[in-house]
Amino acid sequence: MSTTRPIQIEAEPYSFEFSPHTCALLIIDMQRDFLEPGGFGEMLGNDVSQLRRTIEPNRRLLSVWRRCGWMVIHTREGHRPDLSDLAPSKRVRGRSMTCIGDTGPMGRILVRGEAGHDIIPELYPFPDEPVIDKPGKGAFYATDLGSLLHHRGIRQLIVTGVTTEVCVNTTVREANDRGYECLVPEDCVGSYFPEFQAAGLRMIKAQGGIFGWVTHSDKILAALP
Ligand code: C5J
Repeated sequence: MSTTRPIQIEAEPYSFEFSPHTCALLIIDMQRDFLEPGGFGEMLGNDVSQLRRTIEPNRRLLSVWRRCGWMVIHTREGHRPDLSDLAPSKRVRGRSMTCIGDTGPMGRILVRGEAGHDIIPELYPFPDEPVIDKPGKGAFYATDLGSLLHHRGIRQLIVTGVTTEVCVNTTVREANDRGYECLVPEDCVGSYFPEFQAAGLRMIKAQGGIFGWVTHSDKILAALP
């Protein structure tokens, strides 16, 4: 779609204005191990339905964004098969019986190339959509996301995905410090813990939008030409 007019979206703490050609949809870690029944997330005792409710709103937003021809970027949290990019502190955190790199229900946990590490089929990246493999929680840490956005002239991000209080929040904070403006549609982000979902969103929009803006995907879709 060739519109270059800024688009206003009703949001909190106030409306978010973006120009389609300088705004990307950034979808964080919609990976099988986090979202699918039988995956690592569920194996740890988490209720994956809390994350799965984000699939349909993400699918709708992604499909409209693609139809408009605007930039889409996906991320995946995970590590090299030899685990050389895995901080020892991250490997042992949680004192779980099963750690990153061990064999889980969908292959080695959070290891690139394994089935559980891949993005769910409902939101599978198109071949021309960049996929950022990130070893940390934030999408900017130890990745080329910053240079990719810089070269494409992107200044604003619509950030969706999982989990709200971990990788989404960390990425929004990293982006904010780098001068990007972030809008988070609340129905397109999810947490295993409802109280963290609520707090994670409140933290973003608090104090006049200290890290960014929060809206609902219906409001984005309603504002698109
Ligand atoms: C993400 C996590 N993607 N919770 N990871 O949030 O460990």
